[in-house]
Amino acid sequence: MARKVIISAAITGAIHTPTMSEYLPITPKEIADQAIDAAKAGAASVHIHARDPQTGIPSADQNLFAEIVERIQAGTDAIICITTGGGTTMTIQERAASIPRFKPELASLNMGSINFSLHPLADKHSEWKHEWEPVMLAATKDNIFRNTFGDLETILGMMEEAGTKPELEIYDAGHLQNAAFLMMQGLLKPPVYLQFVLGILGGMAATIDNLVFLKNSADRLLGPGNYQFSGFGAGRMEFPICTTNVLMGGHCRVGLEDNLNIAQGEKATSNAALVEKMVRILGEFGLEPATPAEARKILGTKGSIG
Ligand code: KMH
Ligand code: ZN
Repeated sequence: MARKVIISAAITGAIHTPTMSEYLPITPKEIADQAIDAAKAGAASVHIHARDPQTGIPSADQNLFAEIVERIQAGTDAIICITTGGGTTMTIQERAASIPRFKPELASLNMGSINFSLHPLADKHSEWKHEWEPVMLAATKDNIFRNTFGDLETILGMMEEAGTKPELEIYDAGHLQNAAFLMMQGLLKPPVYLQFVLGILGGMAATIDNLVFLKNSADRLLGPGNYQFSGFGAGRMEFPICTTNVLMGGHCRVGLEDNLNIAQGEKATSNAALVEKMVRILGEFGLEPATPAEARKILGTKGSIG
């Protein structure tokens, strides 16, 4: 029987801005509709951020998250993975507020503080739809994406209370060391779910070498059998990293949060289009996308939100 691979679809994120692609979903309805279509195309999990519906600025407004969650639940039983990474200007409290409010079955947890810079993107356009776009992008030159051990403990405590499984975002090798430490302390319970995030300026580059190194490091630091692993590369390395990761026995993440193009120089018209491409790639290797029920079994999540 074909191995089942969890495809996560990261629908809108907080990196890309409206000028970069007209297909980037902004309003709760657009975000939910694209999440539902991505699930129909084969995504077992949808990763959610919110944006201000008028301006597209990444938002921590829990009422926007509520509308997104309700709409998604009405259209699919896919796992909803809510961000706790939020956007570059948000506090830890704002970023974690969805956990007690929605008690999601899965939520991201960023495993260490890093420089997280988007400033080179501020030079990519000479005209912008909104004034805030180049300002926010340029300001990230001095951004520290804060995820101290204190922050991790706080969010993990909230997750424990909510029955939320953390999806551990691993941008650097030290983040696996942090995961091993928290596992040793009993704050993370195996099997953990890793998401290798490659290609963010401030983290490890999106190379096959780095991906293989992270996988081998996870075996050494966490122990084979103590983790499931997904992965992706930002931008044009999305599919090469996803493909290599699934061939190493893992899962994958695609979506407009991380990559706006379906092929070189060709914009992806939806998240579903990126998921469809990933499903085609899996098929070429005799692999199949996991259903939400199969993904819940693989990850051991509690079941739908609430
Ligand atoms: N935007 C990605 C680089 C999160 O939302 O917690 C990583 C991410 C973080 O998805
Ligand atoms: Zn995210």
